Amino acid sequence: MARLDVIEMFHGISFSGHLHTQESLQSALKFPFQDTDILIASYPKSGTTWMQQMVTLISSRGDPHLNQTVPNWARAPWLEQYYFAKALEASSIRPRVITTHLSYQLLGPALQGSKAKVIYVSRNPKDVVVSYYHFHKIANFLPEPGTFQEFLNQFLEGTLHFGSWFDHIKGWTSHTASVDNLLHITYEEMSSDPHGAVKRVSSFIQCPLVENEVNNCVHYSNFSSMKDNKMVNYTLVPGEIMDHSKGSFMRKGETGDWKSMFTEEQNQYFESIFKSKMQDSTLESKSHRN
Ligand code: PPS
Repeated sequence: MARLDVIEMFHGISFSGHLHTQESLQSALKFPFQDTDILIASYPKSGTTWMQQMVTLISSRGDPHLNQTVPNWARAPWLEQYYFAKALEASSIRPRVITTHLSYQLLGPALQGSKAKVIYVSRNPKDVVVSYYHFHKIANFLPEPGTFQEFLNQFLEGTLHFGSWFDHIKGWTSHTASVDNLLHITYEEMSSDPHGAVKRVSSFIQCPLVENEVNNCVHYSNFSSMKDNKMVNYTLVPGEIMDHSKGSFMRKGETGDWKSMFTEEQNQYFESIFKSKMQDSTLESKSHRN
């Protein structure tokens, strides 16, 4: 299934046809979650792979074997991608770990009444857009990004794949009452306090760890060990799908990298759009924008 240039429109949102079909997207919305499932939800480039690594390490009590032998997309497959059912069936990880970039607006009904544990990962949206921009340059299944200004406009308009960042974060974080178990954690928190983040996640998924296990989880999920681990750095993906000569998936792994890309004007414009789109949200302090 190459379909590198195909775009699937679904509920007004665009998706890469390389990984998604109308059927796979439709099935995601009807997925029968089990109460024991762990669902990692995020807008792209927010720390998804990092959380996949962290959660699967925590379930293995810090033992890196699985993380060094099974690719992240098989350990914690994406619900909406076409190979999901097969990958989930083949995975021996218990509890099941599932990933999604879908919005709560789309997935909420499937989660209603379920006690599946949802970990929502968010990141400073300015760093998200910079990371997403660079990823578009290497991913041949995504449209050409154009200039950074053009890309930024699309991000703020919500027309990139997976739709609006604003709708995504507001949807997932304002429905905590109807999703029984939701932990909201930020990339910035994982970065500034990785031990605290591992402990928070392990207690949320009810897998308490001793100190040594926490240290191992932190070690094997840090940027340099993930950058060197081919089960998680996407170098297993063939060059015609991801052009590794143009950059790495594990690019910088920093907070505040937007400052190397945004002009002062772009920053001011971003701030004004952020304020108007987020005025009905209490999240301002959570999503660091510095
Ligand atoms: S995707 O394609 O949506 O699954 O991408 P996602 O994994 O959400 O985000 C990729 C960015 O996360 C960075 N990353 C990390 N940063 C710090 N520490 C660790 N361990 C880590 N693992 C992944 C990755 O480098 C991408 O960010 P940028 O800013 O592009 O470097």
